[in-house]
Amino acid sequence: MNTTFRTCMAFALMAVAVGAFAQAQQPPKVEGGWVRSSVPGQQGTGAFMRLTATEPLQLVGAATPVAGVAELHEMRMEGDVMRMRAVDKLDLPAGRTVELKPGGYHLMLMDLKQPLPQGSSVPLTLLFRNAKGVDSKLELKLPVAIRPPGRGGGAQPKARAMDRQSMDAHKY
Ligand SMILES: [Cu+2]
Repeated sequence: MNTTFRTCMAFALMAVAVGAFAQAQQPPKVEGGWVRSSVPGQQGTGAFMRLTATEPLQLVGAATPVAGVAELHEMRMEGDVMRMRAVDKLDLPAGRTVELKPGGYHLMLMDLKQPLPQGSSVPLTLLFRNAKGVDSKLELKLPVAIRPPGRGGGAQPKARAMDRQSMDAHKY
């Protein structure tokens, strides 16, 4: 294999890579995104949103400058006990809204580098993979709040009780 050929191969591979990114999928629609506020000394919090993909995608990762680690977690009741575990991906079927919410799937932000006061905002990058294995990123800026935005008073006592359970589950 001569040098010229090798150089051509490198360019060809680069072109493939660039092509793959150029035809990257439509990003999913993101609605109702928010990050739960934290107090000084708090190690972790959650990010929540509704995602609707236009083609089948998987959410495979997340990153934010405000936390050392951002993980996708699943929380659910097993008998009487709320349990949480890290999952490496979440399926986003085309046209179906998948909700990341307290008590269900959520993005866990750990090793917080600073307190997140209500009214501030958090940059968050989501990483998606389509059926062909092509990755794409979506940059978001989510508001920090103490409870989900745009919800009336009625459902809150229940939501709060569940949140406390969620927080307890995270200590294990
Ligand atoms: Cu979690």
